[in-house]
Amino acid sequence: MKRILTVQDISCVGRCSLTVALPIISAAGVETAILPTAVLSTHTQFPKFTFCDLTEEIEKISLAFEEQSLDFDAIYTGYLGSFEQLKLVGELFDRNKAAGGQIIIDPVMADNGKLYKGFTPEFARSMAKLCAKADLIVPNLTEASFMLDVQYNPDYDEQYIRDMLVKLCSLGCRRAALTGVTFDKSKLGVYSYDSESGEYFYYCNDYLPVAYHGTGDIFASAVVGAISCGHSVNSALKVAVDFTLECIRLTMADENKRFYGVNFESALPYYIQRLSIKD
Ligand code: PXL
Repeated sequence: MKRILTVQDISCVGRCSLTVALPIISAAGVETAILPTAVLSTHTQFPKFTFCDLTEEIEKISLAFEEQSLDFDAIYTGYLGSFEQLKLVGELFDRNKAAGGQIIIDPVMADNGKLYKGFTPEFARSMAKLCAKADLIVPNLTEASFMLDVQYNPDYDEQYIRDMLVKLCSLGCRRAALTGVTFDKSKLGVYSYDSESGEYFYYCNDYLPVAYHGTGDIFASAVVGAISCGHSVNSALKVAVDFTLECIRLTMADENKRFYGVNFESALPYYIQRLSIKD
């Protein structure tokens, strides 16, 4: 069985970061180790939240893993909250990745043209440097724009997306996948570029006119789970698009829906079944 490590915060309530990564990747049948970088009462989009920083634990935990030869077939990072955490996580990649392992970075920090609370354009440039170490990055267009220091442009065409992907790979990562790409508002999907093969790939499914927080974390976790259980990157991106859509559909149909997060729990049986289709 593959063993992966995911490094991000625990937001106790809010269906994001570790509380979605752990169940989703485990559902893929992959051992999921975690390294919590902070504990928050909720994620930072709630009006009030507590925050306990665990930066000091990162290197200690990483060294303890190394001493006992605990290495990882994939390391997946999501929300990281400071320059120091970016530095420590870069070192952890070098120390704790198994030979032939994959680094997957979701540079969580922005959406809809705006940085989340607490982030700055300088942080985005530092995140861009960390992305140089990745085999795959999965930003949305806002995060990509901040990392490349270009104006956010939601009125894009296909050539614009392709150019962004090439620029993202020129940060140093092998593959970049832009999430939330739509060309006609009836379909929504992911557009990726592999800088080694020069191949572009686009996959989309139905666009539902709603916006729920946390879908980026669900998408990235589903990609990591699928890659770790043997899907090619393109196949994993397809699984993740379909699973995220299923989560949104079920949330829309849920009479007791909360104002945060999507109902990914009810979609886990779908995810497990969808993982059996590899292409
Ligand atoms: O869903 C991304 C995310 C993860 N973790 C924390 C966040 C956010 C987005 O706002 O605040 C703490």
